[in-house]
Parts: sequence; structure tokens; C-alpha cells
Amino acid sequence: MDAKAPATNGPATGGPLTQRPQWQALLQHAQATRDRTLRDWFADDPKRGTRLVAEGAGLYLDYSRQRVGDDTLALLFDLAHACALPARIQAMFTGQHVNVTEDRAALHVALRMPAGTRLEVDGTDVVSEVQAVLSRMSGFADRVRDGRWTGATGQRIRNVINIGIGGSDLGPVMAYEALRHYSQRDLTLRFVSNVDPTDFIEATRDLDPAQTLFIVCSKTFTTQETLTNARAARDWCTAALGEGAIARHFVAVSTNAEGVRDFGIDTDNMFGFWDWVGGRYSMDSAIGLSTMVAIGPAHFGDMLAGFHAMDVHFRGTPLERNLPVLMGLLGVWNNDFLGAATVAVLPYAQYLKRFPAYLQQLTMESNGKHVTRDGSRCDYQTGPIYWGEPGTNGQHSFYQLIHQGTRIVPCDFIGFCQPLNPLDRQHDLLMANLFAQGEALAFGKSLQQVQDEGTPERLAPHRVFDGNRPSSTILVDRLTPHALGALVALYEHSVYVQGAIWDIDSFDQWGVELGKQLARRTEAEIASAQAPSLQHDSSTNALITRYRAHRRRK
Ligand code: G6Q
Repeated sequence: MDAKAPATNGPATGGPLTQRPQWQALLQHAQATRDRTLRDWFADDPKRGTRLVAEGAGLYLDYSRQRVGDDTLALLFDLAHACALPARIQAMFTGQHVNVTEDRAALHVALRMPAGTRLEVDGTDVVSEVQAVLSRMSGFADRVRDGRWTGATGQRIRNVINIGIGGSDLGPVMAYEALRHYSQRDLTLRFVSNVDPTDFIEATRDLDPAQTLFIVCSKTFTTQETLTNARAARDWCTAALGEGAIARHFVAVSTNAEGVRDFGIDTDNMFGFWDWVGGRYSMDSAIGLSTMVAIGPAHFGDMLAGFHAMDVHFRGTPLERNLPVLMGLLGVWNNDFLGAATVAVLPYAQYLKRFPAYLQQLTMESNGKHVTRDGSRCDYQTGPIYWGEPGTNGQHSFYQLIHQGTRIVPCDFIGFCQPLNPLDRQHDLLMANLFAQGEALAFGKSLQQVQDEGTPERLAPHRVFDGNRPSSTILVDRLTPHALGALVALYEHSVYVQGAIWDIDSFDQWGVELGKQLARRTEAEIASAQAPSLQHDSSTNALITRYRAHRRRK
């Protein structure tokens, strides 16, 4: 495979997206079916709830409560073909440079390919490289977990702190929380990301440096927040244990060996990855070292197998039964044809409490783009806003707006059939809530029903639920490492499907790069001993001046 071959199969070769007949057909269809409701669709087809479902990699997707008919789906598949989606999928899996603005492959799927398989990029088999790093990670994780890896004073490591931000933090935190059930309970895992010193201080205040190991995660090893926190950690550690302690208390995960060495971490204690792994797609690379230390190499392997199972499903299943394709296309329908601006992610699983935050980066950093791959301005909406909280908590706060507000908020419900912590009938109660919410959103409660309940006339309108509010439900047997891998891969690939339709580069992040640069100049002005000559706008100038006047150093 020529990895340099540009991936040029998208709408760029077939004229602007919104001028395409398939897009126009969907616009007309949306107009024509505006008054059709989920009540109608379900009444017309008693089998809808078992027909508009798909399964793959252990996940069951019910999309019957999306506002689509068979005709809508057919038009969405037409659009997918017009955008050469099948070719775009193959382009990613074969290592073509689908990240066009950085001229790179996006090969996170190689991170979970089984040992013994091959995938060549620029003449190198990347699978054997991945397996070599995984094997080093396993050896290290085992030694920390069983106490063979000790601190500088010979004490066992009891605390592991991951220092990283963005893609070097959100995946590891989410996975640790999600898989806490499988974690070694005599190890405390913490995560420091924010340059706000509170994050580091609170994470370390009750810990003994002699029992604490830092994993510094940074793909570039240049990120200001991470290096600042890593320096604070180094000072905290060496103040108690001396300079010689670094080798026993710091390891690094990075693609930048020189940066790691300059910081003072021996590259023998470094775990590498590759430029073809994007930050937000890196939780299953060495960036997942904290996850592996927490749950052990075997469970980490199960998680990779779950990712891979979804990869195989995505690559080989016809579009009509393909989970990431269905989710991606339904998202395009809601976003561009029904005018929904957001998606609520609602896991009915406390262990998934960080999943919405993780998805925010995955989806919004990937598809929050305003130009196509060739730089033309998009005249349609791209990535929607993702947000959410675990159920049932959200039900007692923002669900009000989802049920009765004036906006459409498509919801992804996620639930598990088997509890990890059985306690009386509480899991059944949890799941009863999930099922009831989806039903209420779809079918609502009419004025007639409200009146029949004897509601006073004055209150009746307040108690009406219009219904017709779209949702999907992802049902999984059990929250295992395998299931988590499959679930994350499902969202990774549905993001890619949407990026292919919108013809955007889902793998760059110039907005994040901007943030990394902006603070540098301002930091110097804030630090300057003399009053700086401020050349910003009047608001920024005034804020900096007021901050300098009011701050307290201690
Ligand atoms: C992810 C982004 C971004 C990145 C962080 C941390 O896709 O590129 O969130 O992960 O900025 O970068 P480093 O890992 O290089 O420190």
C-alpha cells in the first residue's frame, strides 16, 4: 500500500456536498416528512422495535426511536455511497494519509491488531512495533502490580499518578473509572491535568513520595501544562527522596525521546508510540499505561480485543447493518436535516461517569471543523455539541429540557444487562429508568391523555409532552474491558463516518494548537517585573492590568 496516496474519494471530487443530488433529496425528504412522528412510524410497523436494530462486537443498537423511515435510511445510504464512504473506510484501515492537513495516517486501528498480523506503513510493519511496546508495558505493569518495581527507598509503589492533558488524560481517566471494578484495589490511581496548581496539590497532599510513581504522558513532550506539572512532581519527589529517586519514580510515555531525556527521565523508562496515533485516539497505545497498571495486562488485552472486534465489524459489515455507519449517518440526519445542535450521551452506569467528557474531546475535536479537506468553507453544519451525565442523575436536572424544551436533543442511552455490583434490585431500577426515558421521549403524553387524567385545564398544557424526540439505545451484556473497547471504537468510527460525509479532516486540531500558542505571550506580560506595554484589545489590556494589580503571590 502506498501510504502517501492522498485519500481523495470524498465529496471534493463530486462537487460541493450541499449541491449533490443525494443531499438535495434528503433536504426534500426532511421537508416532506416533517409531520411524521415516531407514534406514526411505530403504529405503521409493529416490528419496528426489532427491525431497526443492529448488532456487532457484543453491542446491540436500537435506533428505532430515531426519526427515520426506511426511505430516510435509503437516502442516507445513497449519500454515504456518493461520498465514497466504503473507500474512505478502507483508506483509513490501509494506512493512507487520511489526516490530510498533517499528511499522516490515522492508524489507531493498528494499536489493537492481534499479534502475528501485519500492516505495513511506509515499508515498516507497525503491528510488530505495537506488540513490542505492549510487551514492555506488560512487563512494567506486572512489576508495579506485584511489588517487584519499588521506589527509591525500597518501598512498594502504592500510588500511580498520570500527568497529561487532553488526549493524554481524558482516555486514561475515563478507562480507569470505567474499569475500576477490574482494578487492583491496593493501588491508588490519580490523574493530574490542569495547570491550575490545585490539581497537583490536591492529588498529592495525602501521598508519600516514597510510594508514588508518576507516569508523564505527552505525545510531543512540549505541552506547557504537562511539563509544568511534571516539574512540580519532580520537585515534590526529589525534595523528599533526592535527585537519584527520579529513575524509580518517573516513567514517560511519548513520541519525543529527546524531550524525555532533557526532562531527566531515562529513555529506558520511556514507552513510545507513533505520529500516526492522534492524541484523542491514543488510550489504547502506551498512553493507556495507567489503565494497564490498574487492571493488569490481561484485562488490557481484553479491552484491545473489544476495540478490534468493532474494527473488524466496521471494516467488513455492509453499511445497512454497520453500527458505526448507522450511528454516524443518523447523527448527520439529526444534525443537518432535523436541525439538532447537540447530542446528549446518557450512560446508565456510574462507572461511565467520565465517558461523556471523553466523548466531548473525541467528537468535538475531531469534527468541530469549518472547512473541507481542500480548504473550502462548509455551508452546512459539521460536528454537533456532545454533552451528558450518567443516568439516573441527569433525570433530576437537565432532562426537563430534553422532554419539554423547544429544542431537539437527540440522546444516546447506554445500558448494561448485568450489574457489576448487584445490590438488591437496584440495577433493575436503574434499567427501568433508562427504558422509560426513551419511551417517554419518543411517545410523549398528549393533551387528551393529560385531560383524561383529570388534570385542571389551567395546568394541562404544562403537563403535555410532545414526544417525537429521537434517541438511540446501546445495550450491552456487561461492562467488561472488551465491551468498553468496543464502545469506544464504535464512537471513534462513527466520528470518522461523519467526517467522511462532511468531507472534513477528523484527525487534525488546529484550534487546540492555537490555544497552546496564545497563552505564551500573555504569560510573559503577566510575569514581567515592570508594567508591560500591552498591545491587546482594550478588554484584554484591562483584565491583565487588573489581575497584576490584585494578585497575591502567596
Ligand atoms: C488530541 C489533541 C490534544 C492533545 C493534548 C496533549 O487529539 O491533540 O488534546 O492530546 O494537547 O498533547 P501532548 O500529548 O502532546 O502533551
